Amino acid sequence: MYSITICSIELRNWLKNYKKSDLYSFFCYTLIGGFMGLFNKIKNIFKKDNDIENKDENIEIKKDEEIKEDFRDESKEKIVEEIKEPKVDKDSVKIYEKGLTKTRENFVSKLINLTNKYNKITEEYFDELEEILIMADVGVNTVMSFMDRLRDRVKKEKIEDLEYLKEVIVDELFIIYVNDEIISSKINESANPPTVILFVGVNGVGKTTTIAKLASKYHDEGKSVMMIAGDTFRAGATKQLEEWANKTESSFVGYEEGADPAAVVFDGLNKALDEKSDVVLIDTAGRLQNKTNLMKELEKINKVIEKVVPGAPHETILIIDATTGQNGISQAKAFKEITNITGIILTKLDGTAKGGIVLAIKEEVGIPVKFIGLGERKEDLQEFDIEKYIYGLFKDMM
Ligand SMILES: Nc1nc2c(ncn2[C@@H]2O[C@H](COP(=O)(O)OP(=O)(O)O)[C@@H](O)[C@H]2O)c(=O)[nH]1
Ligand SMILES: [Mg+2]
Repeated sequence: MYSITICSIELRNWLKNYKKSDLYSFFCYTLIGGFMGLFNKIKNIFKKDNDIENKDENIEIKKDEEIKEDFRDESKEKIVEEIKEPKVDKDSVKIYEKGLTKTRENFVSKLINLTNKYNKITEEYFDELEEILIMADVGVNTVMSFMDRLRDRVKKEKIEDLEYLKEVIVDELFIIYVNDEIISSKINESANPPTVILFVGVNGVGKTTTIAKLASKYHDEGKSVMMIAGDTFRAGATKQLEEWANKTESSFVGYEEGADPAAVVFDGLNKALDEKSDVVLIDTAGRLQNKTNLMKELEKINKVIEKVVPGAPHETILIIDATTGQNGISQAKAFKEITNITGIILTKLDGTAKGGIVLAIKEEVGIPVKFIGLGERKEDLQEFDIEKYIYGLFKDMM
């Protein structure tokens, strides 16, 4: 892919020297744009490309030269932005790689051992593979349908080569996630601000810190953020959110412990309207132990939100701690019964060797994962991208 990018840049240069017409610029812009799109295609990520690092360095140097020499007038700035983009992407891929280290070391090393152990594809091979996937928290149902598909494919394509089978495994895991659907990891932002996002999830999963990371992301994008401390149950929760509001330069509404969360939300949303906030992030207490109470509390909060900002909340995000494994899946199922969850943020993927949970959630809960937490820094909260995830997981195998 990188070589294709370089080629497109070279071609553009050549054309530019040849004839400096707007038509050529447009043609090159489209060409580069098209190739950038291709970059995202999974097949390119799985290119047998072990010296990706070196190629990245080369492309950096090329880019700088390009920028210095060629892009002087304003109309070309757009193209510069396009070319700069992979750098951002590269950082993000690195965060995925680092955050998924534990899972990769565990999962991929087992897969490589398995390939080395057998010299042909047998039932024992399939049984061991099944166990590896279950141990990685991919989830029993997901594993079962995956194994069926894999067996079918081995039969149909008469696959005998174990090395090739590894590639087929990666491919099938990707297919299981995508499953012919267009999956959007984008947060649904309202055309008429504020965009209201409600956060739910049990205690300790990372709701408050995720709100802080998102606030910081929106702040960097130049958006104004309001934080509402709807977790009035846990001692210190309001104070903790207030501190994050200060650090991220967000507005804040929060009352004392024990206050009615719906009342806090009501005041917070009205203040957000007054201040013309772009985004409102609402923290809540997730006492799943008492499902009926939690359901009533969330119903009440939702009614208030809808009344103050018709059409809101635009997202109800469930936060799940990836280190809790199958328990996290049970939480997702329980919350789904209680309220209308529109997306999941999976935190602490860096802290588990069982990162297969991402695949299980999609299959077993049916709610898209919008962001994943790959560490404690704000940039470690990454928009979920199945291609980067699969790459982060299998890069040692490619
Ligand atoms: N390693 C790691 N820690 C995280 C991540 N997200 C949250 N945490 C930590 O999880 C702990 C609990 O987070 P908190 O936001 O207070 O959870 P809450 O009770 O759901 O609001 C804190 O120590 C966070 O720093 C993550 O993606 N990776
Ligand atoms: Mg909290």
